[in-house]
Amino acid sequence: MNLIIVSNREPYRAERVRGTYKLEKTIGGLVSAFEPLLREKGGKWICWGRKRKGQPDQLKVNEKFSIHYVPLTSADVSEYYYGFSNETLWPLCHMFLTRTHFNDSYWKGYRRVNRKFAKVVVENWESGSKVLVNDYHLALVPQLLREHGVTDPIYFFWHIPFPPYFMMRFLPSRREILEGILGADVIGFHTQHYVDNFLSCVREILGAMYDDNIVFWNGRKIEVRAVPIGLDSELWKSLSVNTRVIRYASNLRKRLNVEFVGVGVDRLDYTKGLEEKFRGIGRFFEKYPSFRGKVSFIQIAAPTRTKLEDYVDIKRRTDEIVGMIEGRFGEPGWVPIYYYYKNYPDERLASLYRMADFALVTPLIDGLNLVSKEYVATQVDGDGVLILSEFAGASIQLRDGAIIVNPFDEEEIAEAVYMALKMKRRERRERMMQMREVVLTEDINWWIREFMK
Ligand code: GDG
Repeated sequence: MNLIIVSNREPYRAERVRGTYKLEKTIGGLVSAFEPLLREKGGKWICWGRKRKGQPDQLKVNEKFSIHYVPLTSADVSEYYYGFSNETLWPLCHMFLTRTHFNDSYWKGYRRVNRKFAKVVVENWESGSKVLVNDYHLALVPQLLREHGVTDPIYFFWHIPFPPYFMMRFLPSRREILEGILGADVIGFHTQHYVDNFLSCVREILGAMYDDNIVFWNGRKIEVRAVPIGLDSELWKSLSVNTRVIRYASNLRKRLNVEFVGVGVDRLDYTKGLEEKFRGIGRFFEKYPSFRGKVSFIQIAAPTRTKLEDYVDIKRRTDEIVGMIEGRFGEPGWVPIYYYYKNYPDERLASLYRMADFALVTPLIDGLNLVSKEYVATQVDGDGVLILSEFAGASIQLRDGAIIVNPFDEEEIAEAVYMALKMKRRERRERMMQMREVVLTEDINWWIREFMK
């Protein structure tokens, strides 16, 4: 299959070192899912990319896989990316109405950049290609491609929650967004719940008819599917048996010198619920003082969208609450929460996942959440407990194995940590086995088969 992936995010940061480009994988769910696939199977990736001066418009990763950049101006970046994508659609879709900015210049920038993306796709498209357009940054691209005569199936996947009608109706450009998406032949979401939201939006806002998961629009039939994205499970399995990963994990475990270790990995985004998670951990140490000195929690908080005020604010609040917990419960020789505001390579994440007794994944709302699946995939010994938010899309697939919590309820988080630490080995293994079955079977190859069939 000749696959063209279209996304805002570049799969790599390219840095020129002695005449060639050193490629470093970027952080985020979409890249984690598709980068290994294209590296192995080949294809084209069309993205914005923070192109460095003098960098060509295309980069070859290997013989089969090339990257094609869409040139954007600084006005484009601030209006389309920081503005409409991340200050309008992102908060609206995650139900943060009070953080949602409605601004006409953001919308104009978004339309302009979606046209730029469509142009580069058309230049790279040839008959027989399958085009997969990704996410809320590029909702207008499917319809623009259709207008440019792209005839082969156009797939569109929306990686974040799709809001219910009562939220979507606040958006002044709601019609254009829905019409743009309906340019695709197949539209995907992580859960049936988001599919239902999308269907009720097209009915209420556009007056479109649908039957089951098929929308009838402009004389076309468009299929809407719920297919939760999967991991490159082979990659995570192999990382977790890599000798460097194991050595690092066991050395770190010794150095931590506690009975139990928990782990969390999130972009530092207000949707990921870090503040609430830390409150839950604080409550746990308050309620169960006998565990002080025996449990440490490691949190990776990867910097993201650092230019936006909301993200500066969440960073400040998270720093503060970690400081409060350290100050209140910490003792010389014991740290309750190790908190790192930086990026780590996948290998390091695999070590952290492997050595942790439990993972605390508690987004306030999340399209799916790949970290929960990565934790499960790396538990090759079949042990470990996953505590997962009921508002992460992944909770539908993992609900039989994970301890499911309401992330807004610090009491429930504290109880879940206690339950994880007290859980008998047999129950831990049974739950983990159930989750591994899902994560390893419904992986990225399964997703491609199911979504792009
Ligand atoms: C969006 C949706 C949906 C994080 N820190 C580091 C690092 N990461 C990697 C994780 C994981 C990915 O980033 C994050 O994926 P999530 O799924 O948790 O969340 P989003 O970035 O918000 O992704 C989400 C996803 O798209 C896919 O559809 O699940 O709901 O919001 O893979 O491991 N990776 C490395 N270093 C870090 O410091 N190497």
